[in-house]
Amino acid sequence: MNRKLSIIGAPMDLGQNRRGVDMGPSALRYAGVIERLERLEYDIEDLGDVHIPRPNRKEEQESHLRNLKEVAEGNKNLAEAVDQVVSSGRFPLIIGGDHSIAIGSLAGIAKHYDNLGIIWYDAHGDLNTGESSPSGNIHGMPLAVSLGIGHERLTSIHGYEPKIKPENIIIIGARSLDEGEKQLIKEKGIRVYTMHEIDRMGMPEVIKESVEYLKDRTDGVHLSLDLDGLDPNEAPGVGTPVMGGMSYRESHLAMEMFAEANFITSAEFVEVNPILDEKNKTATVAVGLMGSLFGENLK
Ligand code: EXY
Ligand code: MN
Ligand code: MN
Ligand code: MN
Repeated sequence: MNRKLSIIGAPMDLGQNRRGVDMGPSALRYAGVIERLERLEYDIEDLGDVHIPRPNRKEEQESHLRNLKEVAEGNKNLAEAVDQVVSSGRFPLIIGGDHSIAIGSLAGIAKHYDNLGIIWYDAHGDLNTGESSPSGNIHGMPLAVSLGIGHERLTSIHGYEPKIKPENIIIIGARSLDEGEKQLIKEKGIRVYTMHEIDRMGMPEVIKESVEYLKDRTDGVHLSLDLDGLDPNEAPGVGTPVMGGMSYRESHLAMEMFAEANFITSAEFVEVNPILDEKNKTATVAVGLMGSLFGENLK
């Protein structure tokens, strides 16, 4: 594992309609992310938060995609910050913010790899387009956007597209997929471990298979961890909770197995909303998962 980490905050709440998730980066810092990783003897720098513009409330929405202009602009800023971190040989750890920030993270990261692998740990597929989306919320679209599918203003961020290839993606924990997303998954042959597979196979086998699959075919792996992948009993501070999620223990095991495999090259933790949380529980869970991902439990 790269011992040099750069933390970048992305206080974005415009990819969905529940305010408060823009305070996610503060909640994660308050829960001790820096101290936790410093204890593991990483060289850590906190780059602070990238600028996310505020929407002009008087201006008409120019598209069905909510806050398109501001989400695009914020992600452009994030892509530049992340790109610089990767260029300087450091591991980017991005803290959100709603999941629309994956558009900027991946834009900044993927240009440094020929075959970037993606682990999408989430209750959702985030594979909607403006046409298939039931909500118009861009946090339900970042994976499609990164595949080059969606609004041009988003797919073209950072000057190239697509960012990633469908055969390099693994979705883990899905239990709320829209019809259009299911279609895209089939059409593109995206690997998905739904909760059904996790229940049947067990988390150890799911992660073992995922690691084996990505290890040979990719030259880097980005972990995009949406806290709503976990069960809402264990991570209540999220805007779009879905019952029946992955447990705290399963999630730690997954992070520990990723640490053992030593193949994650960038990561983001998203959708922590302290306003919806219980005493910063979800941020605390997220920081614990980062501890495991960065090798806290490796002998
Ligand atoms: N599929 C629904 C939509 O597109 O509106 C819900 C998306 C929630 C996305 C969350 C963050 O992962
Ligand atoms: Mn998501
Ligand atoms: Mn590339
Ligand atoms: Mn989600």
